[in-house]
Amino acid sequence: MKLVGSSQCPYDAEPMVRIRRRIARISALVGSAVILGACAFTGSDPDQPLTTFEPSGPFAREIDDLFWLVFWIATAVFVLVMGGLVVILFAFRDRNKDGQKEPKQLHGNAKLEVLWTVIPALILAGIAVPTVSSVFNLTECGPDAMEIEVIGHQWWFEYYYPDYGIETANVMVMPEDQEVCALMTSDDVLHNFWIPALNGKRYLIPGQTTNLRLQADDPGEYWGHCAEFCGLSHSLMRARVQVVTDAEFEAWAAAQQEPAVWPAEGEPGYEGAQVFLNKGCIQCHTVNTDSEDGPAPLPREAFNGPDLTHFASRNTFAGAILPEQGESYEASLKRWLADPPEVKPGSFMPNLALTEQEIDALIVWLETNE
Ligand code: HEC
Ligand SMILES: [Cu+2]
Repeated sequence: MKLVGSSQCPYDAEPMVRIRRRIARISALVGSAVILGACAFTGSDPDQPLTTFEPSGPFAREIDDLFWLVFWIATAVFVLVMGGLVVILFAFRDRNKDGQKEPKQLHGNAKLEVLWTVIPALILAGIAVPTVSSVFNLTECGPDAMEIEVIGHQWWFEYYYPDYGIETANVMVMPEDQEVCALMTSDDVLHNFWIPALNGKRYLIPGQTTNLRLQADDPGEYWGHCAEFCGLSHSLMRARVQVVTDAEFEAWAAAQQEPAVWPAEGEPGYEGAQVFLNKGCIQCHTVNTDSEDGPAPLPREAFNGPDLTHFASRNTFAGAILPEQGESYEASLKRWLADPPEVKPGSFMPNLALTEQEIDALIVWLETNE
């Protein structure tokens, strides 16, 4: 009887060809993934503000150092194990010679079993020492750290400076070479504060306070993102840290402590300020002003949107997503005020059906509010 597997059978060759093609395709895929993966190492690319390979302060550097230590240990293990495997495959391959002896079998060799259990255990124990000490060091704030409270909201970060009484949102301003102790919590669901150039990720948990140490060597803008899925617009919840010199920080803090100027009738921004008072905005927003005509202060713990005092001193808004690249501040503000949930699905700022005139007036007022 003829067997299906005989060489005459046309179905025999085909699977082999297909398998070879598949192997070629998979190799090409893996190869390009490896090559493209290397692009992630081009660190300083401004299109990759969330790279972890450009640490800009001592805490991010501690993580980076630990990463490279573990990486090189893992590389050495990989090379030794794979190299050993290749050597053994070649040295003991079946040479198809008569009289070739079967190599010595090692199965169940107690000495070897102990050796290759103990060595990895020692390596892991060795790596655990710097890992565990870093885990604690990255979150246990030093005695001279400046405290900034970070409160997560769906979908924006609020910042409060207890020593200065400053309330702000979206942009955390801090001095260079100064440790900041972020005291973090959440107003609603789990969030996670992550500024890759300054430290790792840490949860914001409702009803609890978590700490994270932040410090930057140099002035600059450092981008971050909420790193825990927190609802519909999680992907639009970004964070920005603006690092400035000591003198700039003191000037910034002094300006933020000033109450907002409330425009009187006939002054620029007056119409917008009236829209702000009369269109329901003050249910969720406040501006801190000493004018009796301004809004009553909202308690911090009440549900509210970002504090709009000195709104125009911030270079980004709406969870640090606006203005988008290439878009003007006015254009994006117009888009936001016209229909917030259109810009940010699920936004807790509703579409208030403002007229174009009201929006233009609001923009004038918001922009005077530096
Ligand atoms: C029901 C509450 C609510 C009302 C009413 C409301 N807002 Fe908002 N507003 C929010 C919330 C919440 C955000 C933050 C949204 C986000 O980034 O996800 C926000 C964001 C903003 C921002 C961006 C601020 C920043 O720093 O990110 C501006 C400007 C703003 N609102 C203006 C207004 C104006 C003007 C009105 C009235 C016409 C108004 N809002 C009414 C809740 C409200
Ligand atoms: Cu979040």
